[in-house]
Amino acid sequence: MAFDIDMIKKVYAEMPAKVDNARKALGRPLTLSEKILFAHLHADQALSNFERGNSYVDFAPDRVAMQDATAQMALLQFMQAGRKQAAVPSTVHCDHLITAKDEAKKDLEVANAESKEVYDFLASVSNKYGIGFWKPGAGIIHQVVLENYAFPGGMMIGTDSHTVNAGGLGMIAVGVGGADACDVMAGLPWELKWPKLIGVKLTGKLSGWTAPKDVILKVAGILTVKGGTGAIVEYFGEGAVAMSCTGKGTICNMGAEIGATTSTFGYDDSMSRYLKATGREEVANLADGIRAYLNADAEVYESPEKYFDQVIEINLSELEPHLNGPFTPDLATPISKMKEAAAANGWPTKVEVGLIGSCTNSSYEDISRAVSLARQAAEKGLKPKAEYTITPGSEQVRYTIERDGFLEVFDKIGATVFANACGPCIGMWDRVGAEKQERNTIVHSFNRNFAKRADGNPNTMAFVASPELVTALAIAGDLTFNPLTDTLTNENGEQVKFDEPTGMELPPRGFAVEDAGYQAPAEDGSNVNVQVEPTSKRLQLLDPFAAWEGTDLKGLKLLIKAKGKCTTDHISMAGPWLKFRGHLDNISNNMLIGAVNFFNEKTDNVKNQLTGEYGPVPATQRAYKAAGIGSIVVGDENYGEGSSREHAAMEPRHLGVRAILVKSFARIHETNLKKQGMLALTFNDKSDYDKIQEDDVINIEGLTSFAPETPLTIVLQHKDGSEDKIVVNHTYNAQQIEWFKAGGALNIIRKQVAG
Ligand code: MIC
Ligand code: SF4
Repeated sequence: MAFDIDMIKKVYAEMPAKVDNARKALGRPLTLSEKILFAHLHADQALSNFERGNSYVDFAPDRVAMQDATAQMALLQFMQAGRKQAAVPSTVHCDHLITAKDEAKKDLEVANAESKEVYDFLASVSNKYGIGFWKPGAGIIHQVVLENYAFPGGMMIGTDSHTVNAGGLGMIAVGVGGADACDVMAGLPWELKWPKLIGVKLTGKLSGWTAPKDVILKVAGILTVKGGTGAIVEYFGEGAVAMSCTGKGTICNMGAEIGATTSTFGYDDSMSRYLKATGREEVANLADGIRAYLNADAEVYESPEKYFDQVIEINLSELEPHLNGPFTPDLATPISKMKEAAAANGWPTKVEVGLIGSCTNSSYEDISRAVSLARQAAEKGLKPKAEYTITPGSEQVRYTIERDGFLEVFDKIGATVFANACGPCIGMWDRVGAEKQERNTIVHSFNRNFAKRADGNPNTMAFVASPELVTALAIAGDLTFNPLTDTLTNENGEQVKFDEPTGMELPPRGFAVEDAGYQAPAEDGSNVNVQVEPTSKRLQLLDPFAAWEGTDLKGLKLLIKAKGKCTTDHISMAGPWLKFRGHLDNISNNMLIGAVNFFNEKTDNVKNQLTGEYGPVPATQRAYKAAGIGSIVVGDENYGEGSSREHAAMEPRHLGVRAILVKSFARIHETNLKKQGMLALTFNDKSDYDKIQEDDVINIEGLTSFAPETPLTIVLQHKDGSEDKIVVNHTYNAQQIEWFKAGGALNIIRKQVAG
């Protein structure tokens, strides 16, 4: 049975007329992305030929999904909005707070005890406001969404950057901060800049060792971590149609790693098969009825260069398996070049651990292909040289692979099965010996590999690959092993070679599950009591931020000039800090502790301009706050890349940072800053970054006439008495300027709902 089928019926009933109108208004054929965007304009948004990369447009998403680590803040904000029920179907998924240590059952018990307070809070808020609740152990948000909620042509937002995974089922699914989710659940429109469009034409067909993962690893190599910023990536072509629905999900999932707003595929038979296999035949039938509207117009596929801003073509028949990393997901190396690359860069070639699973790659197909190699290993007398672990994406997948004997095969080669959760992917991995900080190599099928991400060790080099390649490399224990050409020595001293992996798109006997882990909310939740203990270390009710004082900002101190990559993992680390995601003051103690200080190349060590002494970033900022002095953070390119976590914007806001000035921003982070009433500014001339000195006192001028498309001025007063005046840009529209003035978007919503 499909959830929210009436909502889906309504979307499909209205879609054709909306798309036809848009096509008429624009006077040209439409891409799929445009069709879905136009079909979801908010009722108050006039239809027009929006300018890509420029027009701010209001949308009405069909649903909202939140994972536990971000839901806490999203729901703490939503509770202030004063509504009785969430305005659109919404769900909460408990997946980020389970530490992978021993094995699934034990680890889940520990998490249930450790995070009881947070789970109880999320369960009761969900119950109260009509939100579906998926218990710990039910699975990773994006897999559960794909299996239950995603539908072709739909639009959803989710408080997690990998919400984009649902593009595998033909959605426009976008990762956002909790404040955006809060707006939509409060019945307000959701604003997004009309995206640019990148078309990726897939010709040929995947075969042998090459997997959908390699498509996105290749695309990441081409576009880099910034190349998709502000764009939707639309995949099409015979190669797309021939691929499984979950494979498409993998590709869309990792679109987050190139900064894309989202990625999507046209509706086809693979999606229909997947919908049917996951109990949603009704949705498949409905989608069949409007198939043309769930694909781009034929002219678009014939001459894509006319309709997309950029077109990339990849021949799947020629595509090689890739390994991306270390430390960044866009450093792409084809497996045949790994020997050279590892030698040239001095990467340790011994693979210590191979990890498969995560929201990116934990479908039945993925696991069946990995298991085909595990089976061969057992038959050919090979024992994995590295540790090998599996995190299934959902209880439904886990139950089904157990029934089909896969877990037994993994067990035979000594694999560990962790709980259906994020686990090592988000640093919830109690890896033995990580604290020794030894240089070492791991391979995984996750999506991100930033420094310290999986095990907290800055010297762990993580390489991203398909689950089948990870499995082969874990068995070989060698990063430079190329399973297409190389042999391994088995227990009897013989040379053996892997056959190509084989797999099944969907379970031949169908999916099965005993308890999927879902709790429906109360029909009427008005009597449900939500408790937050005032003494809690993990949850803290929010106090509204103060409104803008109405003047230019004078006398700000430079808190840190961050050098190089500064992702949300650097700004607000996950792993051990996840436990404070519901407590703004406590989590603020991790603010920017991973960022590298330009002036001394150290992390978490900045000069306190009041004392002249060096100390941790959060403590230094707290000293400024106590003295009533504002500060500014300076950063490099693509600042805030990675996650949707709004803590990376709320922590500086809470501790009194007034502006973030960078060469460029990642999309979600920039919006999060605006929502929380911060100033998100960019250098007009990027080389002005060099003018920022350690002891600078800074003024921001032009705020009293703050207006869209009008730059502001920053005055840098250097220690030697000299001054530099620089021009800084911003992308605030009129509404967003109101957020700044009010001290945050929530201050406005609160008034609207109350009034
Ligand atoms: C991640 O993959 O980094 C996360 C953890 O899922 C985040 C969300 C978070 O920080 O809670 C994301 O990608 O948005
Ligand atoms: Fe969880 Fe990792 Fe997916 Fe983020 S990327 S949702 S941490 S599995």
